[in-house]
Amino acid sequence: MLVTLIRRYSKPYMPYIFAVIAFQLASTIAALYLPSLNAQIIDEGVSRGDIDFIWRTGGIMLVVAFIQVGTAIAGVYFGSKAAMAVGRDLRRGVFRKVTSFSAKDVNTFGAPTLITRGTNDVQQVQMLVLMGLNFMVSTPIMCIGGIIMALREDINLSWLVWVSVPVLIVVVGYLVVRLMPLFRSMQKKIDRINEVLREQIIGIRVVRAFVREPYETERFGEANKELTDVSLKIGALFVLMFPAIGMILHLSTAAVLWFGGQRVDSGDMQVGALTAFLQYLLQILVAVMMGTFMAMMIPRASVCADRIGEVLDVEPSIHDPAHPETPAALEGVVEYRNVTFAYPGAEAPVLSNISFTARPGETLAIIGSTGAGKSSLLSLLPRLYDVAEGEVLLDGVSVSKMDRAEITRRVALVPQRPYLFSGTIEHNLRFGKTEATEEELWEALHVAQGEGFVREKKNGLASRIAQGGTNVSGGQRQRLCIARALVTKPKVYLFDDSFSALDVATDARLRAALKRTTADATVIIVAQRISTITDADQILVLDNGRIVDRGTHDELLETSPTYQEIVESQLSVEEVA
Ligand code: DCP
Ligand code: MG
Repeated sequence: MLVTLIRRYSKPYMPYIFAVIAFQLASTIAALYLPSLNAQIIDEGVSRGDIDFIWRTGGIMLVVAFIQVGTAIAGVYFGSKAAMAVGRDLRRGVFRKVTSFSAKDVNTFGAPTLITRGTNDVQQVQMLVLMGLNFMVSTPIMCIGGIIMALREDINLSWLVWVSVPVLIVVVGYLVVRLMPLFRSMQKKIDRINEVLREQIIGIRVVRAFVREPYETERFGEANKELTDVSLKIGALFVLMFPAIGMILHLSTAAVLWFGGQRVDSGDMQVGALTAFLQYLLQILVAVMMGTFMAMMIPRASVCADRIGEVLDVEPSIHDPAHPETPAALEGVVEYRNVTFAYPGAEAPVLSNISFTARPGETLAIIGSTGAGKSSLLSLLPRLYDVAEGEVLLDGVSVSKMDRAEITRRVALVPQRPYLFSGTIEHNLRFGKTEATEEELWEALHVAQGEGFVREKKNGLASRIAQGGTNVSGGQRQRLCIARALVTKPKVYLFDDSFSALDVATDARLRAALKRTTADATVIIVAQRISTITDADQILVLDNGRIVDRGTHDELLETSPTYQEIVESQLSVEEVA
């Protein structure tokens, strides 16, 4: 997966990558050339006292050094550009995919892991690409080139290379193998911390209300301790890593000086060659070290790539048809025909054999006990879920055959749990219709009985809304959500218990105002309060996913025992109140 993913996403940046390879090649060759120039200066210039030669070779060395630095910078520049671009595209890929998900697809993953996959996991892959581009080319050249150059300086000392490099590989390799599982487990512990923290922040009011702080603190403490333990183990190994590497480097240096010194003493080797040999050996060892570090990143990035791939490979369970049909009319006639629906993985259907028609200018109300399936019923029209059997028709065409954009043009849903996005009030109201004029926004607010409190705010429409709309009251949030639906001027309004947080007087005023604005539209209201729906043209009484009775308020009062029960229960509550 890692290879496929990187190959696919780095394709557009091939020119950058070729540039990186070219620059790194140049920079590595220059780096390999420097020690041998240095040797020449010492052996031919200094030992013979040839000042001229020293100046000339020194000049060449300076030029080569500049080339080395310049190309190295250019290589890193293009490497970073390519790696960041790959990361950006991957993130965008994950984001686009997730936005195409249906509610069901999101549920199979869960929101937190989708967030991690789109951010942290992408970052790991991006990091590997960056490291890869920076070291992939230079490391092997440095190793092989270094060995060749070192041997050219003195073949008799070559055994030092054959000893120190394997020793370094064994030591670093051992530590890396020990570290790897720890890194993997650390990733999981971080996930766990995120999970606990996220839950506590979102549920902070509940935690407070039930005085669960000690328990929650303990829960967090546990997760935190686990992370600390793993981190400590990793730290302990790292503490070993650097001294071990340092020791190998220094021992190698000492060995080169010791054995090389003897050869210089006996006149078999020149001082410059010895210096060069030493530098080459160090270059080789550093390259080997870098290579091992990179190898360490691969398993982690590959786990991340798999996780990203899982998201990218999902075929969204609800997608637009290949050849969408567009209804001839733009009226807003809604018809459910023998609809049966079950949530994925559930045994029993939540809706069975639902049939009804709602026409423009009419109000259809749905009432029923909690869990009866009212919200589920509404969610089928904008295709948040697909039906199992039967059909949902909009203006005579099955919604499964329509483009979802075409559906949203006709249908606006005010969900049961009103949700606002972080940003301004204005930005939220324009959510369904970005080109709406300010006048339209105020009009929608006026109808939704939200004009008053928005006008009272110092910044009016430009007032900030916190993430999730937590800085406005429940009732205000509901009214803003209603206004947001009104702005789009749809043909069909779906209100899912949208008046529950309003006091009776506001509820009545809102419905009176709504009646005027939605006179030509189809309105489907899910309500708990009988008073909200007494004047509906048709009322469906839903029980356990089935329509048990239907009719107007007066008819149902006569014929429906379930409806009578609901009415009575509410009357008695109101009398008591
Ligand atoms: N359900 C489910 N998975 C979901 C949503 C609901 O399994 N993602 C189940 C729980 C209920 C049944 O479906 O048993 C009906 O849920 P609804 O949300 O449709 O119920 P209501 O909207 O009628 O209930 P309420 O009045 O509480 O909003
Ligand atoms: Mg509901």
